[in-house]
Amino acid sequence: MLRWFNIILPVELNDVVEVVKTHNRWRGSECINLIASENVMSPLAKAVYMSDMMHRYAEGRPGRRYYQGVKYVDVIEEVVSKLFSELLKVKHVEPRAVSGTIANATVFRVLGGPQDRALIAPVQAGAHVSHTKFGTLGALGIEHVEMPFNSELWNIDVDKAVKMIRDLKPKFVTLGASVYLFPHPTKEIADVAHEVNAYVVHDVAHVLGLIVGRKWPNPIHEGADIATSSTHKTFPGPQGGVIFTNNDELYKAVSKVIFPWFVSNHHLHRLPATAITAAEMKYFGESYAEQVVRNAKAFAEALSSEGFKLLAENLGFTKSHMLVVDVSELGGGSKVAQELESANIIVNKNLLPWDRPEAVKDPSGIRLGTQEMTRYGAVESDFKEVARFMRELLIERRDHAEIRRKVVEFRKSFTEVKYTFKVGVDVLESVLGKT
Ligand code: DSN
Repeated sequence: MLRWFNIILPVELNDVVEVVKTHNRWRGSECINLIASENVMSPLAKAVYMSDMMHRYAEGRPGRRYYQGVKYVDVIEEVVSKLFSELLKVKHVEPRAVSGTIANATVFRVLGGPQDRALIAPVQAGAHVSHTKFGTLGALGIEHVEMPFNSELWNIDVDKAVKMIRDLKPKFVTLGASVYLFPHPTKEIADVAHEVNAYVVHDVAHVLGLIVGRKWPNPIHEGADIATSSTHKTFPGPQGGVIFTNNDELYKAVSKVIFPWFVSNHHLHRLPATAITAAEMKYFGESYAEQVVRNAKAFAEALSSEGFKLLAENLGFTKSHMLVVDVSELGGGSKVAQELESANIIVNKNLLPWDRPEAVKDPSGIRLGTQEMTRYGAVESDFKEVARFMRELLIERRDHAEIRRKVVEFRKSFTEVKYTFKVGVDVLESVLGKT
């Protein structure tokens, strides 16, 4: 039973507190976290995330709100837009999307409507569910058509996609994916899309931090009309979304559509945490992105040497934070992901380009990302050790408990968030209102 001062908490509260503490200890200090879409915030970003702004409403835009009491929220929202605009070298930023999916919904609704058609990357090659007729696109009544994919080049087949765009004349083309090993051909697709008056939207959720850190091309500078993103993958901020563009008309349309159609309040406490993360990325983004990508390559090479079947070996495995392993001969993605979890190595199962779409619950692959452990300071040699743990567990079939013990020991060296400013406890406590 948990005691605070002289109060014994009722059992329900005690249970909740205990479960959260256990979760925090487990994922925060005992696991090797390799989910490619997650990351951790710095202590300062976490402290400002806990602000009173989490209780407030601010529908509308800075200076033109429907609620009083948000003059400081307005300041922060403008700082977020200004910092993103500076980091991404773009004219317009819309920070009110509460997630990447809401960012996509807003942009898709601006660019199309019922009965319209959009081209996307194939689902099995990583298109996000929101890009598809099974997700947000379908909710808007927009049909999707998958562009042909070249599995040898691990990318959209440019020649066939160009022909498809000319033949189908879609309203828009969506690039970007949740399995994103190599940059999609933005320029080639944008050139032909613009010929047929189609827009190009590029979902950079997975690679936003790499773009800020100059390890991945910025699609707006390569001809995409507008980009959408989440703010918590390789960009290590709070969960949220953002939209950016150089196109004045699209920006105006997006700003009108996002509120009131897709958000009312936009979860204000994420704004200061996003601003702190953006400022950290301004100073540390290049070194962080460089290490993330080096680690991904080293991890892929190490896994391959340990006997795993990596995708895109002929292309050097990856240019992003992500790598994909074909585990069909080890029992499939579902079984392998569960086995890894039992040893405190956290990954997700994933479809591979040759899987049937119905295989989504038990696909052939697993997807791994280096961005979170890099944030904790891991370098190439550390990922070689992780590859060894995976071999011992999945190929040598050693006991889960033995590997879990090694993982917990390994994780003791990775407890502090790096690539950030060191801020004293006094500062953090003053932000939290304790002093
Ligand atoms: N984009 C998904 C992922 O990659 O895990 C999350 O929405």
